Parts: sequence; structure tokens; C-alpha cells
Amino acid sequence: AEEKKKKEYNFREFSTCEATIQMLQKAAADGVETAFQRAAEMKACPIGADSACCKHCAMGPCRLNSKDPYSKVGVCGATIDTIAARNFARMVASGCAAHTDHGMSMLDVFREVVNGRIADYKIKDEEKLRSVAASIGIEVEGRETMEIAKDLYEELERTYTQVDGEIPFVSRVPKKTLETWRKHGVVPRGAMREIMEIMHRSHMGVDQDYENIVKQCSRTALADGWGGSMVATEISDILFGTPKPLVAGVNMGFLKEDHVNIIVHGHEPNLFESMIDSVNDPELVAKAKEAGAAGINLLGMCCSGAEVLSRHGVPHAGNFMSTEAVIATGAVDAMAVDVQCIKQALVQMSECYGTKFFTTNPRAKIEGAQHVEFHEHEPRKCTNKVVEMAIERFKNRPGRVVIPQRRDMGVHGFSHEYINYMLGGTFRGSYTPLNDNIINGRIRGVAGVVGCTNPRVKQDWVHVELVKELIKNNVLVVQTGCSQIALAKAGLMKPDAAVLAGDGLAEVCETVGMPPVLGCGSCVDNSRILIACAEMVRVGGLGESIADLPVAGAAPEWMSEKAISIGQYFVASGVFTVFGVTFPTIKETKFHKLLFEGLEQMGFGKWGFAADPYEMARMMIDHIDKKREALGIMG
Ligand code: SF4
Ligand code: MSK
Repeated sequence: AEEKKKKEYNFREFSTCEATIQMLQKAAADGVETAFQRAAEMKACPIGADSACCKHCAMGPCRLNSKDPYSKVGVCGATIDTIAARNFARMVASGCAAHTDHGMSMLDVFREVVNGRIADYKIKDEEKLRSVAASIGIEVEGRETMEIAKDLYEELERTYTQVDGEIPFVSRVPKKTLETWRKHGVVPRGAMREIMEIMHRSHMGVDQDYENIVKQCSRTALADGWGGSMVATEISDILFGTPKPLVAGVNMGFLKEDHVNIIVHGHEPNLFESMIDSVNDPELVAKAKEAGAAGINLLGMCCSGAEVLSRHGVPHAGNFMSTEAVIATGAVDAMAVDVQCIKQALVQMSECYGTKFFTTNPRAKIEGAQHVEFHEHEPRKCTNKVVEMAIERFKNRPGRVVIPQRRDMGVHGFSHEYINYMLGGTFRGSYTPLNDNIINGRIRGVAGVVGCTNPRVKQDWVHVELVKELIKNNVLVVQTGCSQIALAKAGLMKPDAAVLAGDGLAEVCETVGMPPVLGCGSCVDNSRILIACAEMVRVGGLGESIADLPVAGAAPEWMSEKAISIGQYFVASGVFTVFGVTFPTIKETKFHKLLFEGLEQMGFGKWGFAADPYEMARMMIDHIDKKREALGIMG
């Protein structure tokens, strides 16, 4: 351990985020280790990285040879294609489960609001409620809001429970895309059914045909994108308001030394919404002042942070790979977490710096953390307690506080509705509509750049270089999650970042007053990108299916199973989707070829891989150009 502590690292190799680098240096000087050092110490297992091992039964675990993948089979005879496809299927299942369980929690809150059993939340956006209901065929004309809301709840519950048939949001899918899904038998039923089936089929000795397994991967992932994730986004908008562009700040400089600082990190917006109420409660503010603080300062991190940044302009302290670093400031009086992407190491890190660390969700306790359970029926009980404990910690701050002085302002909050409105009312309206700008070539195409940060690559660097390259080539970029925060820190969410764009995109940005990079919110808000794509086809009439569009997606620094589910639902929806860091296949295998070529030939999108951002941009731009040519809009 002594050896480890003494080891010198060049933290500039770990990250391009100045605040994070500064705090990594501080943590190292304080003798505290982070995920960056652990990743440097623990090389990734090459067999696992290639998905060439199976531990689905006790005859194994079996390891195949990734250099010569067909030279061996597992004890049961499973081939590399079966093994890699089953491993992939289980990543899709877990990612889909995470998003759909999040969506289900939002739907639980909605049900209790509709039934009048929750008083702390209400329907904030009635217009959104009506438009979502109408989009799935619920009668809205002349009806009371609560009547519509009850019908909407019942319909959306099918997104999870429906044992047969098609989930409700399938009504939003362009006709030809849906025909492709029906032809290949991948239209999703309820997520519970799809996840159950994929877990069954990937059990030892069940589905051992990689093509058939991939079909169920698509079906399950679509139950995420057009199901659980879409429900999470739409219900959150109905309950907490649909985002509209607003100016907001990102980075650790938004911590305030003379304030009680509270960070909420995780994914579900209900915890955050109640925390906003608690930090504004006059009694609690008075308590903070009695303790000598100038006030209470609330910040977000990761996806729930990205969501409230977009919806309310709450400042954001940093993305996934900054969650340990921010604690090293010593300024965080409390961190409250709910679900997903919470590093277990945060507990020990918090102990080192005296930060009060709270888990709040019964699904996600962490050994050593204090659990203050959050209940939707009495949400303030939990959030008030967190605030009170944060005030206590402020009174007795144990050590030196060092806050990196970086604050990056930008415009966030581009819901698909607002993108529609901003670009002309509909995608084919009379005022600079997106489709017209694509057809006239000012905008070459649209890229979704999303996803995590990962200590196996230099934090933020791949995101930022890729996006710069895309906008330089007139590709409009839409973003979610930790990627959005990377670009916000790089200053690309400001309208004047249009100077970095190609002439055509810059002209559109200047005319509309928008940045060339549009932040849409959290990971579940990737569903906004799906809806925007569907409307480009259905409303705007560009091509006949999503696969015809000059669009592409990327998750350049992905790390989570959720990312694989997101990638697979974009691919199954018709989008070319490129991942960086690593990809869990072996290039020479049939399974790899199916994901990277075969799916496209079947009418879906396809996967791509490149670790280098410039190569990634080139692949995406080539694809966009190929689609432009097919649409007859080259030049
Ligand atoms: Fe090995 Fe087959 Fe068991 Fe997997 S299912 S561990 S390949 S014997
Ligand atoms: S939080 S899934 S690290 S984007 Fe959604 Fe960020 Fe990836 Fe978690």
C-alpha cells in the first residue's frame, strides 16, 4: 500500500477537465486514491474485454481463445458466437432493466399523483400531458385533465406489463421502421416480458443461435428506448415541466465556500425535485445561517444533475469521472445518491473528507453509507434530513476547503418539442426548419453524442474532439448525460461556439441564436432524440424510415450496461451507432459481423467502433453522406 501511495501519476493523462485534474492532485497529496489510479493499476482483462469467456454454468467458467476464436468451444460446446451474443444479451437486459425500473418509479409517482395520494408533486405541464396522451390515441378533446391522466397511466403501465402485442409508444414509430420491426419479430411487448425472456434465452442450454439471440437483444432494447426510457422522460416532463432553453452553469467552481454545499447524484428526478424544495425552505435556510453559512447551495452530478440542469438551471458539478474528485474539495457537506453510476468508493472518499454521504433508495444501499430512505409520499422527510445533516457538517468542517475556480456557462434544456419550435414549429415549418436546412445542405446531418466518461480513456477528451470535428463539418450535435457535461465544460453549449462550426451550421445557429451543440438532458432523455428522428420522418417527410436519415450516434467514452442497451435500441431503430473505448466482440466472428454489417442489410442501423475521435467523426460523416446521397440531397 505504501508503494502505491508513493507512485507518481501525471494526472493530465487522466483527464482534460482542469477542475478534476486539480482535485486528483489534491487527493493524491492527501494520500487518497481514485478510480483513475485503480484503472491504471488494474489492466482490463483481455479475455473479458473480447467477451470470450462464459460463466453461465458450473461446468465452466470457460475461456475461449480470442486470437483464434473458433479453435475452441465451451464445455457444453457453446461457440464464440453463442458466448459473445449471450454476454451481450445480458448487458442489454441489465441496461434495459435499469432504465425501465427508473421509468416505472416515475410511473408509480404519477399513479399516486393521479389518485390524489401524493401531495408533494402535481401535474405541472398539462399541455405535455395532453400531447403525450394524444400521441398514443387517447381522446383529449373536451376532457378533464385528471380523466386523461388516469387513461394515460393505464396505457403506459402496458409498457411494462403487456404480455402480448405492441407497447403504446410504437404509435410514434415511422411506418416503414415499424414494418421492419414487424418483419423481423422485434416489436417489443412489455419490458418485464422482454427482460424475462432474454434472461431465459441466455441461460445455459437455451438459445444457441447468435442471430436469434440478437433479435431478442433488439426487442428488449426497443422496450427500453421506446418504452421505459420514453416513459421516464415523458412522465418527468408532465410532473416537473418540459425543459426549455435556459442559461446554466457547469463545473466545480459553483461550489461556494461560505455556503452549505449539497450534491445530488444519480438518476431519478423526484429526489432532486424535493431537494430543491428543502434547500429553499425558509426554516432550513435560517438554520444554515445560524450555523454561520451564507445560504444553502445545491448542485447536481451525473444524470439527475443533467436533468435538473436542463429543466431548472440548477448548476452541475461534473460528470461521472468527477464524482470522487469533487469530494476532495472538502467543500461538499453532503452528497445524496439514489440509483445508477454511484461508485462504491464514494463512501470511503466521503469518510476521508468528512462529507456526509447518504443513500436514499431501497434498491441501492452501500455498505458503510448512511441510508435515509426516500418515500414519494413523504419526500421531504428524507431531503430535509439530508439538509440538516449537511448544516451540521458545515458547522464542523474538518479540513481545508479548496474549490477549483472553473465555471462554465452555457444554454441547456433542448427538449424535442423546443427543437421543433425553434426550427420552425414543425420540422417542415416556414422558419429555418431542420429538414429544410438538411435538404439545402446548411446542416449536413444530425449526430447524437451521448454517454459516460471512463477512466480507461482521458476524461472528456474523446467527447470534445469528436463533437468539434462534427460541428466543423456542419453536423448538428444533440447530447445527453455525461457527454453533455463534457461539452458544457469545453464551452460548446454557448451560441458563440458557432464560430467553431462549418459555414452552413454557423449560419443556422446565428439565425436562430442557438449553439451548435444542443443539450437534451439525462440518459433516459435519449428518447427525445428518438422522437426527434421519428418526427423528421413522420412530420417532416425526410425519407421513409429512421434508417433513411442522415443521422448517426456515438458513445465515445461509454462504460455502463445501460449504454449497450441504448446503443442497441438506436441500432434497431435504424441509426449507425459508434462506440469508443472498447467493444465486447471479436472482429473476425459471425456475431461481430452481424452487429457491424448484417443488421444494416436487414433494414436496421448498425454498430461501429473507433477509439480515436477523428476516425469516429469520419465514420459518422461518411455514413451521413451515404444517406444524403440515397435521399438525393448531396451537395
Ligand atoms: Fe462453459 Fe457452456 Fe457453462 Fe458457459 S454454459 S460456462 S460455455 S459449459
Ligand atoms: S450518468 S450511464 S455515466 S452517461 Fe447517466 Fe453518466 Fe453514463 Fe452514468
